[in-house]
Amino acid sequence: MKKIILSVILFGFCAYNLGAAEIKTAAPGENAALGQLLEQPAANPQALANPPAPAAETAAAEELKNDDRYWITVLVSDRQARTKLLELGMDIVEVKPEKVSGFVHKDTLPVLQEKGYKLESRQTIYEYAKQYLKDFPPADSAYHNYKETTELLNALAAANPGLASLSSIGKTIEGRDIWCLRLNSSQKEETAGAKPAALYVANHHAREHLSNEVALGLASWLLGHKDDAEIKKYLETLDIYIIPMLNADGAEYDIRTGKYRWHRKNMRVNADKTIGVDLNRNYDARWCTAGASHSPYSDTYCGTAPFSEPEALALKKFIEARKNIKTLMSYHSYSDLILYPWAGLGTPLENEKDRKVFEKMAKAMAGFTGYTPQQSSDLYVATGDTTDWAYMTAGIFAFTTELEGRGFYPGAGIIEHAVTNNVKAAVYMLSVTDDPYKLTR
Ligand code: 0X9
Ligand code: ZN
Repeated sequence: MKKIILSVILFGFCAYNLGAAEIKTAAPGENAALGQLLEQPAANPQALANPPAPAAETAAAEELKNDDRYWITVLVSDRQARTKLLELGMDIVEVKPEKVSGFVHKDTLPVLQEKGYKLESRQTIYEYAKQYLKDFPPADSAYHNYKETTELLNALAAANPGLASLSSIGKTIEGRDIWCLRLNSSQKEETAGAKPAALYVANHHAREHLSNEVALGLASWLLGHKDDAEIKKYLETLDIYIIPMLNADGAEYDIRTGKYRWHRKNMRVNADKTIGVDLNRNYDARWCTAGASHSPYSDTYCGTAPFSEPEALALKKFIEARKNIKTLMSYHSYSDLILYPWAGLGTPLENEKDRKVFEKMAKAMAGFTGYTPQQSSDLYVATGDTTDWAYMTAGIFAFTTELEGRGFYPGAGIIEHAVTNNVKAAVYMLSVTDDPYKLTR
């Protein structure tokens, strides 16, 4: 899709029909985000928590900075007026009953003004093209952006009507749906769960795109193996929830220019105009007392209050409404670790029985992945994270996996390995979800 759009922008300005079809691909949330991006005062270094790198645009966009054309929308409503615009030099690309949009050279703008045409909007071609450069760099096109994630989840649900259903657990701050795929042979969408449940959630942090891939890979794998005796049993006896992209806004922002921005937080515009709250510091678990920051510009900013962020709040409500959730895996990247509570306390879990279950599960999952099992706070103490809250509030055996890779952008070549091994660990988690305490007996 991206290639088609780029070639339309760069080479096909006269292609009325193609241009009009391709131009309408942006989701509502994407447009809002673009608006925010364009409004950011780039000259003020304090205005952005994560200022884009100086060369954060693609070469294609760079070229467009020297292009003298504008993308405009003019209010005209009849064929004659449209024809006249063509004669004045406008390249009309989209036609609606009451307006037309297309390209004009900068010298045509004063002519249109002089002749009394009403312009609804006007953008340089560079500003216009930026919105279509929203995707992974070509080498990483195997990764799923939000649109592709949505399409894949829909396709999985459509192909498995008796087993899989898709629903939104709420909206991100920019209005994107947070999708949840439910795998369950007898219950669909939002009907109450009667069977023990396992929850897999990923992409709390924007730049941790590999976590979305692992969650999507897990969903595809489970459905692809639905007839295997073991998987069939889990699909029949358990309730399985997969939320691959909790921070959809941040993930999109991170790739929008076609180059990565190392963005971590969500897309909250803070009071001081910095961007983002760290969603993995926003849960109500010893909130913001250690390993988190009250400074909005910080990458570990905990927000104004526990659950101030719609994404964390949506997950809270989702979990609270499903008392059957027994196990939870939160995928992050990277460090090759399987972590368990406490994250926010430097001391071991007081409840010895629970600690044993956590340790046994972490050890087993580490065996499948080749990662290292350890208490979260052995890495560093961080309060307000998902797993501490899920355990404290609902007694859920909740883990953080820090996936493999030597950085946040380990390339597409790593996906298959990460999925294969983490699927094994995830299936192990399913094997104890009916009763995790059986590990202590
Ligand atoms: O800091 C985090 O939120 C997680 N690491 S990441 O690099 N993905 O940002 C770790 C959360 C686990 N908690 C602790 N290590 N305390
Ligand atoms: Zn993370």
